[in-house]
Amino acid sequence: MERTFIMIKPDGVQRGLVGEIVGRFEQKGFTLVGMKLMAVSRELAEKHYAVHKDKPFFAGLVEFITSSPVVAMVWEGDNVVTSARTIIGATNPISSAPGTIRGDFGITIGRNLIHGSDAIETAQSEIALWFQEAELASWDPAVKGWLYE
Ligand code: IDP
Ligand code: MG
Repeated sequence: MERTFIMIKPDGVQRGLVGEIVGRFEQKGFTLVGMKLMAVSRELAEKHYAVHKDKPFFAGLVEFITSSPVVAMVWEGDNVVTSARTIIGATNPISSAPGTIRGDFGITIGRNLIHGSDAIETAQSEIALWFQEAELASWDPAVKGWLYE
């Protein structure tokens, strides 16, 4: 079963949107297999966003992600990587559709509430970066037969 890494950024936690955001993935039918509230070290933030290290917004992004706790999660389900990106919405909330997390709750690109892995390989490396194997629980939701044919 496919897995993806999702992180509620400091603005989502500070604004009291953790329950709302977790609920959207639950309601879709995805399975939560790992979750922790944590302060992010500069080292972890820099590794997570390494692909953006030469961008002008990199320093501010690392500053933001380390400024207040985040909620790191792993979600599981068919096509969860792509589907989570759809639920999250476009990077810039100006262009995120209503009904998406960023479209419903965000205004600016630097405070867009949530991260989701952009591909299966990225998801695998991000899950390994943020979680130990023992922090993830594999379980079969009782409703599985009502979610998948
Ligand atoms: P994504 O989060 O939708 O995958 P990326 O392009 O990978 O978007 O950028 C990572 C994060 O960097 C964004 O979610 C956003 O928080 C931040 N970011 C991207 N572009 C800008 C920018 O132009 N200004 C400020 N922050 C940005
Ligand atoms: Mg990205």
